[in-house]
Amino acid sequence: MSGELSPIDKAKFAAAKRAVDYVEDGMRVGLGTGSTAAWMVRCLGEMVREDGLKIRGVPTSTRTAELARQVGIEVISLDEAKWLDLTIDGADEFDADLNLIKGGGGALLQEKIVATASDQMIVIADAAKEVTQLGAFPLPVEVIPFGWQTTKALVEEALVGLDVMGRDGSLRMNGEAPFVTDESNYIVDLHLNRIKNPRQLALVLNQIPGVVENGLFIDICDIAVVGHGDGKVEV
Ligand code: ABF
Repeated sequence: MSGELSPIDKAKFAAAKRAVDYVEDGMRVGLGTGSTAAWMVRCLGEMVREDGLKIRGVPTSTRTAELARQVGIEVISLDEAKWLDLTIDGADEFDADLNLIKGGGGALLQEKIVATASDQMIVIADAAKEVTQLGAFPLPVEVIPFGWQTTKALVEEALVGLDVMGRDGSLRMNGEAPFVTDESNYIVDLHLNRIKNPRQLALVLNQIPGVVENGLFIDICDIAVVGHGDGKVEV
């Protein structure tokens, strides 16, 4: 499957390939979103088709649901699964405490719900995603469209008291129109540069009216599987 891949794709594939070793027969598996997670879904599909692996997958986005069905994975809803044995998903950044920034792909809400409703969460990432301090990647915050500019202003105001380097937010666009999530919400990306206290920031953000969820995953991830451009993997 891996063929002649670029170093970054080799890294993503290697992490995905190693992570599926944690998947066992009969598991209900949360299926992440993004290009690294897509490799994982393809690997699981191969195991279903060729090794007879029996799993039920709960996707974290419509695009992951489509890919999972394409590769032969039985897709069920989170309501049907009720709880998951394992979720495997990508990330935009992760630190030494396995705190994550996620949502670059716009699926953070379903990703966080699914990851939280799992006995174990594994993040798969290329080595470039590892950081000493979160924040260089703009932090996605999902907001309802109603009064989004007011919500954005309230968020920026709330940041004043917190130890972050930047405070500006920008509405994520899809061409000329706002990007719309699977739940028909908008995303404001916060350009914070450095987040001294991600746990505190995650709590503050979700208190603000209009904010649905934020892309900080605190105390959710259990294992990081990190791929390198030479195909090597660290767990
Ligand atoms: C998804 O994986 C998103 O939360 C995150 O933005 C993305 C990372 O994408 P990629 O694997 O393509 O780098 O879970």
